Amino acid sequence: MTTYYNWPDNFPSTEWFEHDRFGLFIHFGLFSVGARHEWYMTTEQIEKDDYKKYFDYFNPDLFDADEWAKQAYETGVKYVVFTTKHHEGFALWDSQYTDYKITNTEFKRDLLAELLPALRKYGLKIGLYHSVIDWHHPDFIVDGLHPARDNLVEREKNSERKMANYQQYLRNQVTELLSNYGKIDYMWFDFSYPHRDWGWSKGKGKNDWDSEKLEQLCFDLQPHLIINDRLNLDRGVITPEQYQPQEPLTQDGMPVLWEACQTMYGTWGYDRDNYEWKSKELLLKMMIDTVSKNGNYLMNIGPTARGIITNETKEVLHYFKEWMTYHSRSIIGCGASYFVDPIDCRYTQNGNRLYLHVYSWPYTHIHLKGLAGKVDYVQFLHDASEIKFRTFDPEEVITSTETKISPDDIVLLLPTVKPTTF
Ligand code: JFZ
Repeated sequence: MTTYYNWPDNFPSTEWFEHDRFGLFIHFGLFSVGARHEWYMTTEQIEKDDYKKYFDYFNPDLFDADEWAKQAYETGVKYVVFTTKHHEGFALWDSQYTDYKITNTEFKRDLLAELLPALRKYGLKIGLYHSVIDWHHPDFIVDGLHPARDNLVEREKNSERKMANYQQYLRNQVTELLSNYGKIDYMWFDFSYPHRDWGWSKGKGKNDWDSEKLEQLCFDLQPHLIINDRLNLDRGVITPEQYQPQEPLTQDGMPVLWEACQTMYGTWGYDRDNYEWKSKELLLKMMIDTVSKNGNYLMNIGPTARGIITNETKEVLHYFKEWMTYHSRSIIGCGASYFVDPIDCRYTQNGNRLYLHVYSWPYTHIHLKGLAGKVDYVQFLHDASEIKFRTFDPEEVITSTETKISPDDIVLLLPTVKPTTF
């Protein structure tokens, strides 16, 4: 097991997480009803009483746990992270600590209790997203009042709020989640932003959530948990959003455990009128890029208020499915290579298997610097057909093929591997 800068020695093993590499993020909640992603309660300054209509009209009657789990499985992901409570404060499970929960809606069912067993049935690991920010809880102090609401009444309300009560509420709900729903593999808290100067999260960090205690509670209840870094304790999986680092993340010369969180269209919840979708090719390239830099790729979907994964989303998932059928070996169980990626290519590596992902084409041959004399055999991954190669110069190997190398194809080098190299 690798030792990571952001993963203390006494924390549980990260083995499955490093190995699995590819996860599906699901953003679902009352915000799915408004269908303009998950932040509009705040960006549009909607009062709690007015937001209640989304609670009143929430009924994902077409939700089918097996269908979601099957879609995830077929996509090729190995774990799923689901929003148990987003910033809006609505609980997607039957919590005894609030009335603002799914079992009190017209839907009545405990969605989490249906979803998690279905995911397990498909062999998927389970991550729970849980917002520490809460726009609904009466004791949550809003430090960064929006100018439109920054009035005496609001300030007065704020002064009566008690974060200590909210912290207890957080612990109570997390206790339910980690006690009543079987084995949970990953706890994904969201989020602290101590340096931010506006909005609900203004200045909020570990003291506001009593993070030490919350983290300890998590490990007490599920000792093997992977946990992310958004409790502001400077440890846990780093979860950069919507950007790809240029090289594997490191700190003080040590590798960093990280996960790229990527949307399909820039926001997280169902966003009906958003047409700015990333291409499926780009989403795939980002996955490969992430793994080539030792990261995990958490790709997001936002089902509709009726509990349906949209056709546009399915198209992307299907594209991944097709690709993963032939290429998952170059993602799952892989990480960065010690070799430097050739131009317009990415390497991923698993032991003595080096996977070359070709991002642009056509090429008829590719120079692989530093691999001279280190390669035993070369083949495409998708059809296992042999690719001829030769040493071109002491420093390089050229693979060449009579056929074109297309962007989705992967050249698999089964090297040899002079033992010290890998
Ligand atoms: C948060 C949420 O606000 C968002 O709705 C979504 O759930 C996403 C996965 O997480 O968004 C963030 C949180 C932290 C930062 C940026 C967006 N940040 O630290 O830059």
